[in-house]
Amino acid sequence: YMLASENENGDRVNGSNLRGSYWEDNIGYFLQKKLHVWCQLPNGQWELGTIQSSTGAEASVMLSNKKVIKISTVDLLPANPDIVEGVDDLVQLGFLNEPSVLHSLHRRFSQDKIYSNAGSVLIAVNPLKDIKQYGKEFIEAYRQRVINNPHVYATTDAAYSGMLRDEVNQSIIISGESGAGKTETAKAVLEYLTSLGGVSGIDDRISRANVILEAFGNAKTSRNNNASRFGKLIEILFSRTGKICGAVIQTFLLDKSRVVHLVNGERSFHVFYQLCAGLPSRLKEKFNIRAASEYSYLNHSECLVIGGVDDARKFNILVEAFDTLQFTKEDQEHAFGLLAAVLWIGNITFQIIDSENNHVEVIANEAVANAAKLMGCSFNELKLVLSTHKEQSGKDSIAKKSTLQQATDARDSLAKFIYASLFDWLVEQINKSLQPGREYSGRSINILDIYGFESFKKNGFEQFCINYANERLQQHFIRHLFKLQQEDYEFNGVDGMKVNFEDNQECLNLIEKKPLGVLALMDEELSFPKATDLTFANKLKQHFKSHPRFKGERGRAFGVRHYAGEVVYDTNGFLEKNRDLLHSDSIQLFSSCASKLLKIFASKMVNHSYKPAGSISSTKGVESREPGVGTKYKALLFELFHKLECTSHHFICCMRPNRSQVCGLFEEDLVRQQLRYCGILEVIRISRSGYPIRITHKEFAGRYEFFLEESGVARDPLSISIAVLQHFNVHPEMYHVGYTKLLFRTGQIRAALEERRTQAMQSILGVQKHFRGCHS
Ligand code: AOV
Ligand code: MG
Repeated sequence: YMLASENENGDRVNGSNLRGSYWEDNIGYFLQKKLHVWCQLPNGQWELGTIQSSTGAEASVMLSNKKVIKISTVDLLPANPDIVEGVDDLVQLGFLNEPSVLHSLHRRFSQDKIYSNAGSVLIAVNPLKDIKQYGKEFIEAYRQRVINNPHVYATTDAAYSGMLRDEVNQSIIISGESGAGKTETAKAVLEYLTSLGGVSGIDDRISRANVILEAFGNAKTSRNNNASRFGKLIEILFSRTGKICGAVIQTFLLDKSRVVHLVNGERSFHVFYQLCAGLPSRLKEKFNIRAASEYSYLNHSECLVIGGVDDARKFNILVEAFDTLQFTKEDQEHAFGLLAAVLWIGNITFQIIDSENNHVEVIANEAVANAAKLMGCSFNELKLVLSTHKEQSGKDSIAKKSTLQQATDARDSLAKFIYASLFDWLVEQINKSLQPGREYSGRSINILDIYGFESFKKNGFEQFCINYANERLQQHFIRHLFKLQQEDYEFNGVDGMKVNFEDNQECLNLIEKKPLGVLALMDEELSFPKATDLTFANKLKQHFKSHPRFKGERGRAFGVRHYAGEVVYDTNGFLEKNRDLLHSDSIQLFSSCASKLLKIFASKMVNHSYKPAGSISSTKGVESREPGVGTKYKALLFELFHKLECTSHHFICCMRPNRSQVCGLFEEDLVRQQLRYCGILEVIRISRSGYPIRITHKEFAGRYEFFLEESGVARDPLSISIAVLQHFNVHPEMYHVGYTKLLFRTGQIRAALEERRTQAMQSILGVQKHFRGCHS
């Protein structure tokens, strides 16, 4: 068994591709000892069985249901003995192959062990039920290391201890497709960190900030009842004594289209329903708030409630969070008033007054009156902004009557602008309330939780941006787990560490390359007044005809082969959303509104010298076009991952166990798919054959040199490192001495050295205390 496992190095492990000649030679041994094997059935599923007889090329295998099948030996793989089934760390699997990994995850999942390690990566399979492994007692147990099996708490503890020990900032990077459990995992990370205690109640404020963000930024989709509709990076800041002293929250590209348009069966942002259900009657009257079913922005998807969710109760929790974060009652009311305004704007309708030109005017009803009142502008001002638009004619701009489409677009962009600005303003206020004081040491832990990979029946601009962000995240993952590690090994003279991993760079190139990438081509269309979504789609098809990651589809559609699967996008609305135009008269309207917040939003647009995407601006005499939403997003993502680059990484891969969001069901094919595109087998392989713990000689020598008795002799870090290891008689098998780094097979040696160091430090401190005591 030991022998067989040794021989697979270098083989592809993607399921059916594992064909070591060694394995073929050993089928006889498996036959004789009646050891379990995996058989791949024609439908692609793997099943356990035992070989009855074999001709070399073909074997008879008895499956667990006692059925005997004839199968090509190419479709057999060695299975692990029962005792190594369901291992804490998949690195321990004697036979590393896809069915064994899947089997281990499945077994553990059925026992509510949803966490497993794959080398340095934590895998979390969403249980979709309360597994009762969270909360104070568990946190304490993980902190005291009473329990040390894989858990999000253990990973968080590793990040925290790493930060204190190495004085290096850390990042916990959570990935997984929509509904895989990222946001819940991020909450558990926060729960662990905030339990360490914070300066003057900051820990409570951080947890409550999350409540506000979720109310305003999450919504029910067909994949997840609480889907994040924005990306977030929370940076938790620490004091010198390792206590939380502040946080910075950065958010990315809110899916604001959801405010005005919903797919059947989905909901808008939670806060709207919470408001309609939970607002106290005094404010309900003040803002003319009705039931959610009365608002066109909410009722057109025929989904107003989520089973098991009490929106009214959630509203109270939201208000508590606002109070804790020191939002004044006045500001809270302003915010609720604007939400009401958005809902009433959605109820504004138009009638055609000139059928020849299709011109419309606003129907004067309570919706316009309520919206105007809530925004603090006059009925007529609002009507004018919605039913006319300015057109450039030479140097002048003249007001023209709008068509139904133009008027509807103007109405919807108003609503989207108000909502998105409100969201940004909330994040800004939250950040003010979380600002650290002087105790901030510069040390921090980042938690990244973005919206997961999505593929619906219909996919639009939002899905394109979300999936693009996930491609970037995947590249970051690959870079840190494969590319950088391999470089490190090569540089330090360790051979044979090559694994084949699926690089998604090609797909990133398709999207972000200049001047020929989807984003760049989309921006190019901004400068053609006649461009439509269809001309854009045709342009893509023409340019990427033979791109391996691109697929032309009929009409306005195109397909992208993402790392996590193929997605077909409908370009309907792409150009508009990339331009994201807010008419100048709308901005003017906002600045003249009595609403304090709208005034602030408008002044932000002016201060940032708002230039519509595609417009020409000149800086230092060089003319350039204002980039569109997509290109700005790309810059933001670059900045984000660049920021994480200089931190120490901890990856958590969340997995969706089934397609129906129910507990207890483990669909092997779905999990297999996720294992494959995350490259989990390759991660295990590289961890198993490699040296996961790598420390520079300088760092190692600096920390442990004091163990050596004859100090003071000037020596280089490399010799000191070796001397320390020899001092403790560490077996040479366990480490490798590289040019710049010391590489370890396991973390045990480091842990043992740390423990000795702590003991030594304590006794030194004890001695010092003793002496101080004698003096005084
Ligand atoms: P996501 O963040 O990965 O999706 P969530 O964290 O929102 O997914 O998880 C989806 C749902 O799964 C939650 O609402 C919970 O009901 C359940 N769940 C997840 N993790 C756990 C857990 N550890 N224990 C119990 N239930 C859990 V998206 O935001 O859609 O990408 O855009
Ligand atoms: Mg989420």
